[in-house]
Amino acid sequence: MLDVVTFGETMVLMSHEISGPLRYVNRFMKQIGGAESNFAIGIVRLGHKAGWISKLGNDEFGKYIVSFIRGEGVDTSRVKFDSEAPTGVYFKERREWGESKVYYYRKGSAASRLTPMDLDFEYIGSAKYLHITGITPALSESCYQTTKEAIKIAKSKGVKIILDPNIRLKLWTKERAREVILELASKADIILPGVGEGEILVGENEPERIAEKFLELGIGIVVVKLGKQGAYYATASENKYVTGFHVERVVDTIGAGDGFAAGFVAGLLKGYSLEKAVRLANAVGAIVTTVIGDVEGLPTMDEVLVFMGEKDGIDR
Ligand code: KDG
Repeated sequence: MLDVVTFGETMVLMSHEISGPLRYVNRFMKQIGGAESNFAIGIVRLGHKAGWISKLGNDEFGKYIVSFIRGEGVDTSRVKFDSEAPTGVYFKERREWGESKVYYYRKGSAASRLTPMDLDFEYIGSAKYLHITGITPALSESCYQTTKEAIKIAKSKGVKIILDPNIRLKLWTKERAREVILELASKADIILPGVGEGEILVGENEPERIAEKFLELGIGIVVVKLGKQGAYYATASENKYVTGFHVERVVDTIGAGDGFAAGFVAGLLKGYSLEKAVRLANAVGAIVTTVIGDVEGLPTMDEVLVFMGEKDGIDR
């Protein structure tokens, strides 16, 4: 039985070897990135079972991605290959003075051709949680329909739904993102917005106000991510700010939100209190920022316990 099922696009990530505008970068490292598979890998590293549903091009990059994700212990038995469309690719650009930028080459990709027919009812129904992001419905109309169908399946089987808005304005407008994500949010049990996402979705920029608005929509648990400050969580009966962790050197923040989501859900799967699960999420998110790559920094449970000072580590 799976703890978590997720679905969405994973791309080959071409990671810069040096910072600065990409036109001057001559060498790239081949890695992978996809919010949903980042999350699934995070869940597995923290000791739980995850399945990832997707479509990849029947090409070298598709083969690379599925071997990588399978190699991490995620169940990829429901991944399909499409001979008519390529695997998506994206490039990261690092500026020392600001956030990394990304450039997508994913329009018409195999994953953008996911349809509700690619969903296995029993497979989703066998999990405890269904994880969805706002990236998948932004990819195409059929991906939007697939997301709604997955939610319908989860609801009919009593599978809890976690929604990570992951708003990517390179994929759609703010207005469309708001409309669709609020529609999906009204069916979710847990939502994990960042403050900027809260502003787009519910027009508030205070964590407490953002949480209130989502609670009013009927979502049971709201966790507002506050970056290095930590996070604020709220339910109908409790709420709290949970302080984040400091790391010496942040080298890549992309993927930290997926690590946060994995930490939080892993905490719930372990039966932690909400506060303890958010603390674990903060720690996982912080660790991810210390490594270049979207998944390479995701820690194991032992590593994260050492990082939080809850276990002694033996290095040599
Ligand atoms: O959350 C990290 C993701 O944004 C990254 O891995 C790539 O899925 C990706 C996307 O659509 O940007």
